Amino acid sequence: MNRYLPIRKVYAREVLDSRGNPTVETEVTVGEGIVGKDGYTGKAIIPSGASTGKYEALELRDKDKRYFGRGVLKAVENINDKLSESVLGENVLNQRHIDTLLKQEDGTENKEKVGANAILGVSLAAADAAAKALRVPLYQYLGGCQAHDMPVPMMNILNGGKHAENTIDFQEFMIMPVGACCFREGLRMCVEIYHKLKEILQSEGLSVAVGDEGGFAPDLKGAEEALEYMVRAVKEAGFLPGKEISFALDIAASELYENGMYYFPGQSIMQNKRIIKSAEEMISYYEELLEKFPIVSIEDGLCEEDWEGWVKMTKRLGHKVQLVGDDLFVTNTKRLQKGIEMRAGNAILIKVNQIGSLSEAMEAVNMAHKAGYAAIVSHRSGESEDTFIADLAVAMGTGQIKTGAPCRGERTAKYNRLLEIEDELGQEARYRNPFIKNNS
Ligand code: 2PG
Ligand code: MG
Repeated sequence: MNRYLPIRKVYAREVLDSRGNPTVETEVTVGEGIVGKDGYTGKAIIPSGASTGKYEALELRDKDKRYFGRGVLKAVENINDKLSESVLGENVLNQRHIDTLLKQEDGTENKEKVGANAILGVSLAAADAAAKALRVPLYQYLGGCQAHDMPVPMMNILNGGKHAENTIDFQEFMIMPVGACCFREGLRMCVEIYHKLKEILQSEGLSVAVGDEGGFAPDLKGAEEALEYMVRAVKEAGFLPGKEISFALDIAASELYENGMYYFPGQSIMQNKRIIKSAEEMISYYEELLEKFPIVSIEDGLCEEDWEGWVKMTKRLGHKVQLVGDDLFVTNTKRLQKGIEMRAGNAILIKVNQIGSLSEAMEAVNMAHKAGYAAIVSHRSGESEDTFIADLAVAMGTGQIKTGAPCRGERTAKYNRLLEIEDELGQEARYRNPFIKNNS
């Protein structure tokens, strides 16, 4: 007979995220016995984006006087009344069914009635409670015995765009320790490069203030200069660019899109002329950058509406670089299916709150993998101490995770959880360069 672990209690409260904005924390208590006696409580805190995709599920905000409209008391109330009622007594081990009930309670395509932040809170906290009740680590509960792939970090070290107040137009410049032997060593390499970069920037009188994801945010002339600093930091830290360390970019191009063109506000200020590019010119620009720098991944290289541009970009660059759809796919299987059919991009960024339930996010990873697309589990620019995504990356064997700089507690929390998982997996942990196929 199937084990029955009923949900006994669902409770939410308003807490704060890493940007000092309110967000939803949810607790789900399960157990065969009486609540508080032999129950197990799972928890989840919901992240929040700044450069959000237009097609993301709806994050419900109060839009009243409190917190300048950013309060989440409506979402909290929706959990404590509606959502809690719809899952009380349900078997927490049936995650898909719980997610279906939560979605049914909302009834809309983009979860706008009760809020994706409310639904996701219950969804993630239920999974956490189930793992606790079964006394297995979360990654094992979600991924079973196949969960042993440690992700390569896509570590943000320079911030621009909407995540910082500087003149860099691309949103994220990241390093990937593809040549490391294990996660722990990869993390060490990245951290040493991060500190070396700080030293270099300081020595040149540049700002080492950090952006939302912990990367430095100096005023630089543009992407080339940022990438040059990165090459220098990698070398001076004693590593080989392109061999041990590769680069990844998140352009967040939807933020640059204006009337069918891509406008570079920071570069325009620094060069004292209006810099604007067409989709074709953007692709050629990436081609140039790929020639000069060891870039292995470009995220949101074009706008979320520009499917045609994406198809062209994939034709021209898809064989030599990972092209990641973040705002383009928004962790949504319908948009991903369209992308797969059109051959737009070759990878998807997975952000649980873009779609609003755990089952749907997992489905998106599975769909991507089946189609030969890579999947990268990702944080949001507004985060918390919640480490769910670290376990999710290992559970789904995505082999890559994007979770910020090695600075700011909400980012290091995920890295520290991954260190713990690798330790726990011991010799069964596997760490591979995701850009070399079939390297077991
Ligand atoms: C992104 C993310 C995370 P945000 O664009 O990939 O780095 O940013 O959460 O602001 O959408
Ligand atoms: Mg992005």
